[in-house]
Amino acid sequence: MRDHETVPYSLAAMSDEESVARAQALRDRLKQRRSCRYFSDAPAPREAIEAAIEAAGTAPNGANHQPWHFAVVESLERKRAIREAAEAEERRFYGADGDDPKASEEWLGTLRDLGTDADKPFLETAPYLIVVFAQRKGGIEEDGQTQNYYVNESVGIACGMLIATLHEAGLATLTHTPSPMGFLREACERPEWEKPVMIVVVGRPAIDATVPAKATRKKPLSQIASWL
Ligand code: IYR
Repeated sequence: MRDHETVPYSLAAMSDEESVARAQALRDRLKQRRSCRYFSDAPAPREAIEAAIEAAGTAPNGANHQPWHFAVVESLERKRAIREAAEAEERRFYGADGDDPKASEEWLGTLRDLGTDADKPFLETAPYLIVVFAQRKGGIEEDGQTQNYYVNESVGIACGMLIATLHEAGLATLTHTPSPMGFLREACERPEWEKPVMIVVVGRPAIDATVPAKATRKKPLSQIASWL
């Protein structure tokens, strides 16, 4: 079983009381997180972004190949180019280009409660866009050759840890997924074996930011968990 190289593993001892208190405290902080669509252009510290990406880089993942890349876009020129390409896709999605929308009537109806549309000014206003890429191939060497495993699951967990850490740092985030988003590969100068997964928009909320009331209604524990 253990005929591979190992290092010891342990966690600091903790009483049940402290375990519960710490879990509840983090839950209460994470409960404050919202997807923010109104950003100010106020800067955010680069070191906080770096730390959040390092946190994301610790996510559990297939065979520890760490199949992700985080392209941090901060230049106004590049943010503007991403905004323009994303809005072109979104106009097709919402039918704002005069053609039939790509989205179904049902989908557009659901989005009405969120108030989203094809305009994405936050892609330019927010100080950072973290474009998350999944490495379909590449393994440890990042050579585009070796097989990776559980790529979607790994990158999904990493994104969760990224967003949680950014929230803990007092920064607002939005996960944005224009579709299709292949244009992000070129915009971020990434290789063809990487697949863009999402843009995490990061910054400070605008002074008059709001969130949809619908987004604040979370299912209770009794609905999302079962004990067997
Ligand atoms: N990508 C589009 C549409 C969109 C879809 C869902 I599901 C959302 O929760 C929010 C938006 C947009 O960004 O407008």
